Amino acid sequence: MVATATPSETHAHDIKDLYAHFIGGRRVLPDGPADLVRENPAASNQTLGGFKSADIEMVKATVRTAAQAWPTWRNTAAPSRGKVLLEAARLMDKHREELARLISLEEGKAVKDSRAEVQRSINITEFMSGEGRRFGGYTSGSEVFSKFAFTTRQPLGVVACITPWNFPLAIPAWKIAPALLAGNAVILKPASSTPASAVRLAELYQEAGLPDGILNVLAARGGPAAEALLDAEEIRAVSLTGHTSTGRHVAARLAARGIPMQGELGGKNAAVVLADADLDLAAAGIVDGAFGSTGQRCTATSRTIVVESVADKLLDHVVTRARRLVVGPGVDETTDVGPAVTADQRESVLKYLEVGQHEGAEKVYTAQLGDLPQGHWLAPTVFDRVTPEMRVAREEIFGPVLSVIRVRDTEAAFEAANAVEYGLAASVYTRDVRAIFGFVDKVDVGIAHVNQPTLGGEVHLPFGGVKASGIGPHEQGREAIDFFTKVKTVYINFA
Ligand code: UN1
Repeated sequence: MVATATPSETHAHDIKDLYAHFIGGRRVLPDGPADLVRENPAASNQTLGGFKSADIEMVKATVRTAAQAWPTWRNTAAPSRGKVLLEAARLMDKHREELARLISLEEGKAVKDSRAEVQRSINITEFMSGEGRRFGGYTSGSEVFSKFAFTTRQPLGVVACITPWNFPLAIPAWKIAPALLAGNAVILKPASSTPASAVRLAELYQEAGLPDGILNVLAARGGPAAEALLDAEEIRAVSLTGHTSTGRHVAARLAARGIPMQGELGGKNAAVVLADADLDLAAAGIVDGAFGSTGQRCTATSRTIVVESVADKLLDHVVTRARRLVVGPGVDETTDVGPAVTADQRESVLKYLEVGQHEGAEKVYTAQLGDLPQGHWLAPTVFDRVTPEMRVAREEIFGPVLSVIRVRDTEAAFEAANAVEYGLAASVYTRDVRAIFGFVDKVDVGIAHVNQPTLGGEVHLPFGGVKASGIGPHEQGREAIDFFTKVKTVYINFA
């Protein structure tokens, strides 16, 4: 194993240097041939970098490193831990353009989306830093006069955060901020296709004063090394964002050892458009929701459920707006829709286009791609007259594909919105206050939006789904700390 220079000695701005693990406060490159080789999604004949993935031994050694480092951080007062987060947020702010470029290069998304992702990473880190001064429990009266009762919160120990490729900076940022603030040591396992942003984030934390070994980044594909992480005795909790099937598999494995999991999983989010909606506003939100970030977002608008009487008009607005989108390399300022992250991801979306046509959905729009370098390009596509039983109405596609489902009335629209196994986000477009509150009451999701896209959320509020979209407590908001702490209830008899 070769340890490279610590981040204070070299400020890595070259992406290839970030293809490494980050263990015990430094970048680490194991000996041996590179098996994690990353191609540029917008120019697939170029390589961004490569290195050898972690093996079982390396995973075990890293978990031990974190466990040995943990007591120093556990015994650091919560407000002081918060200060490290605040400094990390300041450093992200200072390096915001570098980070945005890095995200666009390795993930492929349009740089304006990457800038929003960096902003979100700053926001969550800054928000959580303030929780350092609020960290603790509550006091309570007792059944007995001469007793005093209170609760206190304590960190768990070493926790694992397993993150996907589609938000290579923000999802790591919003998992590790509460984990670290709560006083845990973290093993972050980013997606093997996008480790560089995670490594850069860890370096910024290090520069902000986080002790060595408290935040470690290990890249490995699924399989024995990933399983070794789940099985490591020192790991006390796992927060994972990924496919529902992965989440359930991991949850079952952890349950056997009694280890809790927080799972932020798939989605099949609907934008519901009622007869009185502002159709231009709805179309703007739908196009942004369906095609922004190339649809590679668990909150993407994958379905539009529209009341028949306004369906044709809405589609006109949607297609007019979709035509203006520029598909191109993420790093270009003019790009709206970048490539798919990998060749496999592109293939999977292309299959769904075939499935939709085969099932009888009507393809009413497919973007014409211009003169582009060889890359994983996908054309934004709209299917009309999709029916609820079709696979394109039920399954998560994770690409720039919108399925339009026409319904009779408001009631049928709400019913269709809930007629999928997922329950992450949904939105409704209407001006009718009864319909708004009816929707909020009935829609079975973790995040409901009114007159705005199905996307995103604000970091000081909980984020997560129900049904097949989530397992365990939600991320973000003040509640995020609950998952990463244990509560102790204390009774003091002073009679
Ligand atoms: C967003 O909607 O902006 O994997 C964030 C995902 C989600 C995060 C979405 N966990 O896409």
